[in-house]
Amino acid sequence: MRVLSLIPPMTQLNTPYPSTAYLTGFLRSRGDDARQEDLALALVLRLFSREGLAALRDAAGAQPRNRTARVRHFLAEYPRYAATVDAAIAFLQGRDSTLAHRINTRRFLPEGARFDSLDAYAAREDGGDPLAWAFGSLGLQDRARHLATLYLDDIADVLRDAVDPRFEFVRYAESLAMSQPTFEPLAQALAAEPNLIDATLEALTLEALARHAPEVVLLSAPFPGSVYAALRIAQAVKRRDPRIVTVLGGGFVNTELRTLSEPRVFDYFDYVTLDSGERPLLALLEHLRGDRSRERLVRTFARDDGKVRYVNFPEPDIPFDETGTPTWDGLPLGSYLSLLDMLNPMHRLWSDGRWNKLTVAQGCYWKKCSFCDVSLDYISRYEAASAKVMVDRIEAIVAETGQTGFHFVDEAAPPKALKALAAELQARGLAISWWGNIRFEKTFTPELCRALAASGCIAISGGLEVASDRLLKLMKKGVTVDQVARVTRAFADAGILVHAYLMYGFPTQTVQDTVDSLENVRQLFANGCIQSGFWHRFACTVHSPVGKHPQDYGITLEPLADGPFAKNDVGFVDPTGVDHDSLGRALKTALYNFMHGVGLEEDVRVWFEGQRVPRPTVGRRRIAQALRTGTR
Ligand code: B12
Repeated sequence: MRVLSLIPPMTQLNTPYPSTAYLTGFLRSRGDDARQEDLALALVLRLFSREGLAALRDAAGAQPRNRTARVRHFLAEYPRYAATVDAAIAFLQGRDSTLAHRINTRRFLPEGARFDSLDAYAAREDGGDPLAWAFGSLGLQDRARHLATLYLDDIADVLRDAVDPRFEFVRYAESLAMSQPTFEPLAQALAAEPNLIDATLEALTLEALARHAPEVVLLSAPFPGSVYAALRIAQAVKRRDPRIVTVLGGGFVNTELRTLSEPRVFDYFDYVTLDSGERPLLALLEHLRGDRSRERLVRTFARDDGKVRYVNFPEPDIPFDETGTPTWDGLPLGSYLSLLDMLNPMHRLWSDGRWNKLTVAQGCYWKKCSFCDVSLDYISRYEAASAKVMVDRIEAIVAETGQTGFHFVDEAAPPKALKALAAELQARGLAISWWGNIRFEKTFTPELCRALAASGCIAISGGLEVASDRLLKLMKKGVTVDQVARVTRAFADAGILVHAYLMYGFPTQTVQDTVDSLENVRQLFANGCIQSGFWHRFACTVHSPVGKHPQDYGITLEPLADGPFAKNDVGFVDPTGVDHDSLGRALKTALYNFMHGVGLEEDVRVWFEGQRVPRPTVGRRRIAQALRTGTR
């Protein structure tokens, strides 16, 4: 059976999201004719081309009223945009590096409002060049990459203003799907007249069907921001040929659609499957070949007589060792865009460079954090592959793609497995670079950090969450602030960049906790333990321990709207009553400055402009002391 797996818009542009690579590799290992395409990249390449900009000009020109300043600027400068867009894209794809000189003159690319952000650096200006401090005098390529990224951002703003406000480079129409109890918002959007983006996506879908003539089309929706486009693609497939079987799966489905009962979803998809796709797909393909009854499908929703039915014939999942090697064959690896929006060296890893994505293990070995969806299969079912299998996969992927960068996409890569992996990489003399997410646990000794660095580890991220021992304990994170300081410093000392995931608004978190947490974060930066971070506002999900046992965390849940579609976030009341939104703004400003090395010695209360916050209860040398204790 010919199976085509598709990545719907949007996920990311520098490298393919790995689900289709996994599924295609697995199906091929079982002898199926499996193909794949990335329609997220394809959509952006078509819209951001000379031809695409002409269509954007027509769409914008057709609405003479209420044009925004950004649209007016684009229309006025259109000939320059049309003349430069293909060259800028080729440059961002790494196909035309010499263009950097021209881009850096600042006279080649037209500049819209996004370039105003450069003024923020002007304060640190050196000799009249606002970017000099960030890139130095030698960072020719990076500097041009940043300018070309701002140029694309300007065009994306025009696309949003003139065509579709739901468009972003890493998510599309996210709010239509995210925690939406009913299908109604999506149904209405799908019934609307196609706009330029919808029409382009439809054309790309039909071209892919013509190229591959699939009998089955798999749509992977990892995030809420890829659901609307997955439905639009399925709509186009069904319009072209209703006999083509369409299947939906992926992280969004695994998280939010576990109690799906909306029949209208099956106007687009014949089947929707949960959790790891390998076993359900084998069962489904057998069924479609006539070798298995519908009653024996695995973790699969289907519509029978107008009603949604969940069939789950109990069969074990394919062991992680036997899922096959992901393949990137069929994806245009030379066409991905290396964007540079954040100047922080760790932040850029998310948008810059073509990383092969691989999981070291299935699930999470810790699976206790009370904010996390630990009840779901992708966390709770833990299974590691042997180092030998992992490095075989790595070798095969390097041979296939010619690229040696790896992003390990585990929730938290297990230290034991990483240690074995590093030893195997060293033993085989394989030169790769890798980064991924871990827990800052004490198993990561300075020796282990050095061994990981020697095997190619360039960066790691991990959750520090609320940097408060009381809250870390309540979260069951299994680490303390002092320990995080020592572990992160060990990574940093080994030459590995460290990124911390930070959280605010956890149940019972007080203003004092927030100020103390920021003070700890300040000291971690000042002591060279972490180089970057990101604050997330805590969200309570129905699958997490907090959502399942709110009383243990001192909160009450708001009633969850009972609907047939998505379920995930649930509102809650925290009697502490803190206004986390306004504190969050201060946290983000502080962090942004810390990442650029600014304000590291200042009292953290300065970031809470206009708000009265208590002084930190954390000693100003707390992290330095923790590091000294560790050394002793
Ligand atoms: C690594 C990761 C990230 C990384 C990298 C993301 C990227 N673009 O590659 C970072 C940190 C950047 C990230 C960001 C975000 N993430 Co994230 N991320 C993950 C994580 C840990 C692993 C993803 C992965 O690569 N897995 C490996 C692949 C192979 O697995 P998979 O996609 O699940 O595919 C398997 C099955 O799902 C299934 N399958 C997949 N597609 C299909 C299709 C069909 C037809 C079938 C039958 C089966 C099938 O088979 C595959 C093989 O078994 C997952 C959680 C998890 N453990 O899966 C969360 C997860 C996907 N992320 C999530 C979210 C919400 C986000 C953000 C939106 C967060 C935010 N608010 O910004 C952003 C979006 C970023 C973006 N646009 O790229 C959620 C999505 C849940 C939901 N509510 O929809 C998850 C599930 C975690 C969670 N519970 O919160 N993420």
